This record gives sequence, structure tokens and C-alpha cells, in this order.
Amino acid sequence: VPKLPIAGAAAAALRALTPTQVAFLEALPKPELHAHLNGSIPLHLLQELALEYKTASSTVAPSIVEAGIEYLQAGVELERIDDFFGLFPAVYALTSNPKALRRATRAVLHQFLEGDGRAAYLELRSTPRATEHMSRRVYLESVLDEIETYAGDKAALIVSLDRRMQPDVAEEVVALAVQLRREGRRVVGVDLCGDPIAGDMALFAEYFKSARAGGLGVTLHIAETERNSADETLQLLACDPQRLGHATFLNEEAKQIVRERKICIEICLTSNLLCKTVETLGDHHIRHYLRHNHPIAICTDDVLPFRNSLMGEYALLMAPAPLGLGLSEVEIETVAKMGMDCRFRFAPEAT
Ligand code: 6MZ
Repeated sequence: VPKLPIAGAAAAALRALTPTQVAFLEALPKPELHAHLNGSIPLHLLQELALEYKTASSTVAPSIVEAGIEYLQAGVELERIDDFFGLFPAVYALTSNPKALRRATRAVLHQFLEGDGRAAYLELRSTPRATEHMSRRVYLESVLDEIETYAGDKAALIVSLDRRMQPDVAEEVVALAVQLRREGRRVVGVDLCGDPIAGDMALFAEYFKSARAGGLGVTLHIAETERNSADETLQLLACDPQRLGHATFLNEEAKQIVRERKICIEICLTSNLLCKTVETLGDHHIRHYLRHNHPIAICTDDVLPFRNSLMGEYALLMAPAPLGLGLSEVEIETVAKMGMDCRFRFAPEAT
């Protein structure tokens, strides 16, 4: 699989490192715990799928798919995070049958575990979609088949609930995740993602509780934008998540809960900068967590639109300011180990 070109701040940080520093980061056991499947597909595979799409019967017009791919190829420029979600109809059109979804999953596993990412362990997340070609169960089974065949115990699946889902669909998705887990499939957790201001999260809370009761880990995108209310954040924290995605705009009360419960924060530096929820690396909330020696995991989020890599994200930790945070090797080792310790457990005998 050809390399995904790394761009932007992560690329500049990587270029600023010495060969010895690069070798150190490559050899460091790093987990990738926050990567969205459809946001991580290598561009070359998407282009291949798009060529095949033209001849297939399609519900999304090929011209829309073409425009989406061209936009990704040029490198996305977002005014604000709301613009991000419009990218996905084009990608989804190309991964709406089991065969294409399997190819995408395989390429993503390869990219993270053997390609640019150099991850020692991957928790891949994806939102099961029911399409004219597959049910949500077949969606999840297709992704799991690839994980179990090609990554074995180096990867696992987190099942995402999209905030835009109707509550009955969210309930069905959690029940499916728990059921697959009981069948011994490599499902380790559930996630809440999607447009950060969509949906009423009070209606979802009970589903996260049943996921926990079913032996699954829970990670939630939380306070990703300034517009997420303090009430919603507290409601989500009441679901007892073990990890949180982004957690960019927590107020003091929420920060205290996070600190007391030592909830791991999944940090996606490039993603936050490109979605403009954080202005500069210097302003990033990672500094707060580093100061408190609080558990974090360094992650990529969506390497397809953001053109970053796990290596690039670690380069942002290591490169001297203003390109990076200038952390020492010992500090970076600690961060990587924190991430490894925050993996969701997979005990095959658990029910
Ligand atoms: C919230 C995000 C996201 O699930 O179809 N997604 N949700 N915040 C983000 N920060 C930038 N990045 C990705 O992968 C794509 C889906 O992941 C969610 C969105 O719902 C997107 O549609 P899957 O494999």
C-alpha cells in the first residue's frame, strides 16, 4: 500500500526531528485508540473504489463522489468543524457494500500497523450503517472478519453511535455490539461520535450504561466545541466513560470529575487544529493534562482528510517549539505507555 502523504503541522514537526529521534519514535510502542474507519481510508484505495463506482448502480450521484475525492486529494481546508461532516457522503457511497468495506478495513489496518502509523496496537472505531447491500450486523461482521484475520490480537473494534442516530437505532447498535462481544468477536467498546451539536444525549445515556453492563468499554466524544453545553457534558460524564475523545471545552466542574476518576483523554492534535477548535499547539488542552500527569492517548482521528499519521502526531510532541511541544524522550515514553495502559480489555471468556 503506497504511503499516505503527511501534510501540515505534523509533517513540519517530523522534518524538524533528527534521524535518531525519528528512529526512537518508530521503535516506541504506541497505541492508536481513536481512529474512525471511514475517516482513515488511504486516498489511493478511495480513488480505486471511485473508478469502480461509476459503473455501479448508485444512490449517490457519481459527480458528488468525484467532487468529494477531488476535495480530499487537494487537502481539506475547514472554516469550522461543522464543515467536516459534509465530507462523508462521498466516502460512504464507496463503502456501502461488504466487499468495499472489507477492502477499506484491510487497507486501514495495514496503514496503521505496518505503514506510516507504526502503531503497536489499534482500536479502530466505526459506525455501522444499514445500506441496500448490508444490514448493520453484516457491516460489523465484515469489519470484524478483517480485524480478526489480518490483525489478530493487535487490533480490536469500537462500535460508534452517531449523535444523529434515532434513539431506537442507537439502542439496536449497542445491543448488536454486546451480542457480538458475547459471540467472542473482537469488539471492545462503544463510542459516541458525529456532529458534536446534533441529538439529545439525555436519550442515549441508558444505552451507554447497558454497554458497560455488557462488558464493553465506553468512550465518548465530549465537549468538542464551545457550543456543547455544560449540562450535556455532565450528563455524558454520568454514563461513567473510561475514556473521552477531545474533551476540549470542559468547565472546572467537569475537569475535576475527569481528574478524580482519572478518565483517559484521547488527544488528536492535528484534528483539533484543522477543525479550528484549538487555535495553536501552544493553546492546546494537552498542556493541562501533561502538567497534571493525567492519562492521555495520542491519536490521529481521521488521517484521510487530515493527512496526518500517528508518527506525525508523536513528532508534534517531540519537535521543539513552535513546531512542537518539545517533550523529552522520557516524557514521550510515559505518554505512550499511558495510552497503552488505557486500551480497552479484551477477555475472550467475558460475557
Ligand atoms: C466527531 C467524528 C469526527 O464511523 O463511518 N467522526 N465525529 N468528531 C470528529 N472530529 C473531527 N471525526 C470522525 O467514520 C466516519 C464518522 O466518524 C465520525 C463522523 O460521524 C463520521 O461520519 P465511520 O467509520
